Parts: sequence; structure tokens; C-alpha cells
Amino acid sequence: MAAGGAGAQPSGPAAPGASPRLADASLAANLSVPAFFEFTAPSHWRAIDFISDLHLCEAMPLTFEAWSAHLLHTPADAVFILGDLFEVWVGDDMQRLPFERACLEVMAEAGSRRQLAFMSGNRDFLLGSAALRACGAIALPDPTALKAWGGTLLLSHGDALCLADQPYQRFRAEVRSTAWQERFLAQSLDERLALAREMRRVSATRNHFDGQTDLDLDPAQTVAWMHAMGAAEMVHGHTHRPASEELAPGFKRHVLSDWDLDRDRRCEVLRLTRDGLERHAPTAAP
Ligand SMILES: [Mn+2]
Repeated sequence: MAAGGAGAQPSGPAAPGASPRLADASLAANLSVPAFFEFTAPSHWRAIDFISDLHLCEAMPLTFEAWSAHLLHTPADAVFILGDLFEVWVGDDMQRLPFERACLEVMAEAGSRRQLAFMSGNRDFLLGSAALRACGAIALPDPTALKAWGGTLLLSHGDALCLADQPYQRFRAEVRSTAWQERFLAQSLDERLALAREMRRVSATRNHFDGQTDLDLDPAQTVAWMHAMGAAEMVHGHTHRPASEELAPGFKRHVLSDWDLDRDRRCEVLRLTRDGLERHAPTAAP
């Protein structure tokens, strides 16, 4: 069941009218809103699962097993992975490594059974579109407007909206540039893995490491994105603080849980159906 009736097209800001109303429109006036992509769920779909922040790595075999079982056996028509699937991804030559190869084999098998979609996180933004295509997965830009059953949902990893962390935003802009990525990818796999370890060590000491920080999405900017998209609800990850709450009247965000079944028992799937969003335990292997 590959791409079929689904498609991702670039889109301008949503037309005014059907959009949820922002109580104070001036709130959004001075905030920049990025171009966003639109993905329309085929009308025969009944459920879409959202997961993020698995931080898969060889040292977390139980997390890998739970993720793999869910991807292969969920009753949902699609699984949307909203970033940080991998603890670290420094280039697609990581597919040579046994653990990463096993992960992509699970993705390919799951991708033959249901639609997979992947949005980059701050850990795995170098996972390339060719590797995703090989698994039958759609690459979702951040942010994406998901149109499903008459509603619009804003999807984002979340790190681009953590505006209070200016050093991180400068770092993010640099590593997402073509020039930086060309220089980085020109190095050997061992050099890149060592550099990634060093960057994570430095970022941990500055306390702007995802999951170990109080930083959160900027509410005004987030609501501005939702307003421009015509989305009353949003799903994001990154902060590892699962909750569903209003950011402003009429604008609700749902934060995904990270997964850690090796040191803890955290794992959760957010499932969208015609009736709305609901949190579930992952599906186990039969
Ligand atoms: Mn993250």
C-alpha cells in the first residue's frame, strides 16, 4: 500500500474564512510564518498514528522491539514519525551499520503493509529522502498541514518553535544549511559520529538538549502558524513532555511522548481517527 491516493504538495497560507479565529489578530501580525506543505489523507483511511522521539540506538533493544512491533502490527492505515526516530543519524552511509540497517529493514517491511511518513527531528535531519523512498516512506517537511476527514492538523517536530533558545536556533540554522551539510558529509563516518557525540556533549552542558530542558515552544509563534494554516489543533514532539492543552482559546496542542523501554517504561502512540485524537499504548507483536 504505497503512496497511492496520498500526495504532498507545497501550499501557500490557508485562505481566510474557515480558519479558527485568533482572539487577538495583532498577536500574529509581527510573527513570520513559514511556507508549509499540505498532505491530504486518502478518504478511505480510518486511523493515523503519530509517534516521535524514539531516539533509537543499539543500546536500547527493548525500545527497538516495541517500535518494531508497533510499526508492523498497528491497526492504523499510516504511521507518521515526527522526528528523532534515531538518537543520531550522521548520513545515509549509517545504513551500513547493523543496528541502523535493521531499523530500515523494519521500516521497509512496515512500509509494504501501510503508509509511513517521516519528518526530521534535530537528531536525524540528515536521514535522506532516498533512504526514506526505499522504505516507501513519505518525507514530510516541517511544518506540514495534515488534512484528514475534513479537519486540519499542524504537524511539527517542535524544535524550530523553541525560540527562547537563541543559541540553539543559530546552531539549527547553521546545520540545516547546504554548505554546512556538504562540509560535514565530506568527512568519514567515524569522524562524523565522533563530531555528533561532541556536539551532544556540548549541547548537554548548555542545557539545551531535547528532553533535558524547561524550554518549550513559543506560544505566540505556534498559534500564528496554526492560524495561518487554518488548524485548530497541533501535534509535536521534541520536548518529551506529553500533554494536551490549549495554547490560546481555540488552539490546542498535543505533545507526543518520547519512548524509553530500556531504562523506563515510557512509550505512547497518539492516534487520529474521524473522532479525534486519542493516546494509546503501542501495539504488541501477536
Ligand atoms: Mn528533538
